Amino acid sequence: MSNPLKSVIVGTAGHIDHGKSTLIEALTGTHPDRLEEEKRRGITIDLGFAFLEEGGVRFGFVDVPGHERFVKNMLAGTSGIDLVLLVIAADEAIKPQTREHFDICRLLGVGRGVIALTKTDLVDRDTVELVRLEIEEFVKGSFLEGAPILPVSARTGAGLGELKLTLQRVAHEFEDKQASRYFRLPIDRSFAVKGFGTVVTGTLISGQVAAGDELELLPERKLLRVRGVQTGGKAVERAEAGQRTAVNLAGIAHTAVRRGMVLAAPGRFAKTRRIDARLELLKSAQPIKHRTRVHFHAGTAETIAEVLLHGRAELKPGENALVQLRLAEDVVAVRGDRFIVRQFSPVITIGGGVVLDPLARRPSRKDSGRARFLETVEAGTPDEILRAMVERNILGLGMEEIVSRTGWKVEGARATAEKLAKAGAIRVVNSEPFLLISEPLLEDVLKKILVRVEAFHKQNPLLPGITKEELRAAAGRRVRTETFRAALDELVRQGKLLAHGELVKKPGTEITLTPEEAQAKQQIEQAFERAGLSVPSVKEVLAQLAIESRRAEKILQILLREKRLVRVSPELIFHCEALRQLGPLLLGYKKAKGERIGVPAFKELTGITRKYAIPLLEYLDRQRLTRRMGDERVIL
Ligand SMILES: Nc1nc2c(ncn2[C@@H]2O[C@H](COP(=O)(O)OP(=O)(O)O)[C@@H](O)[C@H]2O)c(=O)[nH]1
Ligand SMILES: [Mg+2]
Repeated sequence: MSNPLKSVIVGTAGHIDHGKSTLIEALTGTHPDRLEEEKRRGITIDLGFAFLEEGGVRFGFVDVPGHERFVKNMLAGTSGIDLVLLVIAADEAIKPQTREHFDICRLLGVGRGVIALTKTDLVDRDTVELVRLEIEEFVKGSFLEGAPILPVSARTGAGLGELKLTLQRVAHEFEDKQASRYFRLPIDRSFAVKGFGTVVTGTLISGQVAAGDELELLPERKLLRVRGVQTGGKAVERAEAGQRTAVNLAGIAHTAVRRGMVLAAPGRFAKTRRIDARLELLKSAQPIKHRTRVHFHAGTAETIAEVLLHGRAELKPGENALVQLRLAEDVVAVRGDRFIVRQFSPVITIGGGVVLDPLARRPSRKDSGRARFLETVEAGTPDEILRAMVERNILGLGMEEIVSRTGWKVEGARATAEKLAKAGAIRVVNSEPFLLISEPLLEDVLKKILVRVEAFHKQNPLLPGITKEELRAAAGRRVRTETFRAALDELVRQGKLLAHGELVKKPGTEITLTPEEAQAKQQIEQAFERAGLSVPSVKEVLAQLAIESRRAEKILQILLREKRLVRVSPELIFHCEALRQLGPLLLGYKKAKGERIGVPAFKELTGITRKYAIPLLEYLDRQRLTRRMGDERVIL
């Protein structure tokens, strides 16, 4: 399917009454003001939208309010635009919201624009030229330096044709948006359409969406199904990044969706309240101190943030710094997202910046690697960024976390990880679920495991090995199970350890008994064998031995593990041969006297005391040689 049309979102910017909405109407035939109040008062309050298809370009226009009271609405509309149409009236030239909107566009990273010098019918030629010079001076050194400045009049139609051609030319100059990334649509409107239900709109900033898709509404994390999609006022099969998009949603009331929420590919984005970022303070702003509260705007969302500075008391006008933003409410952000901050009161735009780590950790003085890490995330290649992320997450980094921090796709992240692993920089310790750890961490865990196994053998020369569970604890509580398992596998692969079922040991640590110990082992076994069913207490047997009790206890353990002895209850141990006699004994009894046997009869049959008879019968129950029925047993 070929789609020769290029989709471009144009946002207006400029002071109130400079002719933004009128110009959009003149260009598209649609007056963007939609609210009753806007029409009555003749001012734009909220965002307006209009479309135009011309010259191989599908333009989506977002018209913003110029009034200073509605800058927050302007902000919601400006995030996600490709191109700004800065509107400046020839009779008024540059005014406060011309400056503020221009700053906002620059801070939001809007890369290009066209400047419309409107209302030229109200002034003479010389004034037009004067204002043009003033504008050139104003945009000098910014992204708009050298941008086309077009004198127009919506009243007479002068210059409109040339403005359209210029917009088309600029639209063709830049690359398409990130259609290859995961779907994300910051919502700017939600309403109900009769016969359709809930419809939400926004500028599609990445990925694509089609009818039938399952999406996630964030930050709620509610799964929803797409009934239908529209772009430019027409139903389409799918909408792609760079298009104004309306999504008809099943399963939710329009009142449950608000501006600031995000529709996204399920499981790919995370909500956050703690963002590490680079913040730039405008030259016109007051200095801000550590923990200053500001209004925070990202995408279409708006909340309050506390700015945490690091290693400095204040941020001065015109400066930028790495900061942490602690948000009052959940927002959705990934690396590279732009944001704006506005002074708490009076509310004016004071700065903005770029999200570096949207899942930032609580700042701490001990965290000396933080600045370097963030600088790598800011300017590094994907290899460098992933490596830095893995090294910083000493407990291991999962795929979900990589994706929701960076906005990368899983396939790309996996390829980068494999490349780094091949170069020996990081380790893929598990592939499903995907888990990466740094090479130094793995080395550390390997060492801890080896040290622990060695210490175990030293302390327990008579035991065949340490249990995996005990060893797992030695690796450190915070080390993930996958990491421990990978480390253990690695040591086994290298031949440094042997694993047998639940036991781990070093090769060459077969238990060798001293002659004295071997003799004691024999003595113990014989003592139990001789006793038959009237066994002595364990203490009694051990007391007779010539070796110290701790060693004797170990030898007892060996006999139990070898199954020469069997522990029937905590205090009661039998020789295996003695227990083996019980089967035929019970069978004989069953033949002669029937299948039921009581405790007294059992005592008589085996010649043991009541103290031993009860645990022994319980053992037989467990072994399914007998089954308890009231006070008696049935011989099975
Ligand atoms: N004479 C003249 N008036 C204009 C022109 N463009 C807009 N206006 C008028 O200026 C006023 C404000 O325009 P509007 O589009 O609402 O400005 P906005 O606040 O920037 O959206 C309206 O009364 C328009 O009719 C123009 O090119 N020439
Ligand atoms: Mg307007």
